[in-house]
Amino acid sequence: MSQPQVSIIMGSDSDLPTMQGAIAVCQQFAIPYEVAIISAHRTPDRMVEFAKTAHTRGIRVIIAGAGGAAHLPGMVAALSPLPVIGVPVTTRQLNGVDSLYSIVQMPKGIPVATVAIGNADNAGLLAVQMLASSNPELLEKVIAYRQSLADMVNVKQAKLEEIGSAQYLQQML
Ligand code: RP5
Repeated sequence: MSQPQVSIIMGSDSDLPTMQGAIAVCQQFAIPYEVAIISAHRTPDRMVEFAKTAHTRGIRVIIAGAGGAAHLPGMVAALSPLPVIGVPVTTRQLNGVDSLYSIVQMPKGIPVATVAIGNADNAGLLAVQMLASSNPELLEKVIAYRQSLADMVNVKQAKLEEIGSAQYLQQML
């Protein structure tokens, strides 16, 4: 793969199934990416090194997933001039509300763009849109993707009108 533009990092390998959503989006839009396990708590020195140097390696957006105390996105944002998108990972004890609150409550000056709990797909899409804002070809792909979403809903609506809600529901079950 060519020089990565998006760095997808996570606090633990247990976050990987969630973060796969962001990986899939990068693949879908043919964005070069890298994936790494970097823990704010267990590998703090490596986190500092990563965050301080990511922009010098050609990375343009960082997607950081973490669960629980979830300090990784905020600390990386504090150390890097790049935009950071935080993905709150679902936790067993508090269902990821802990992760969400931890990631979203950044102080003024150090933003982290936070997506919904477990929604790494949206983090991937936001990263693509950030890159697309200065890349007309990629912007066309984003527009086409949005059209495909609308087409999908319109097909469903046409079917609903045709067969009615009762039969539609039956087919769904
Ligand atoms: C966080 O702790 C990680 O991001 C992960 O979501 C959570 C649990 O990590 P493991 O105990 O599964 O390694 O740092």
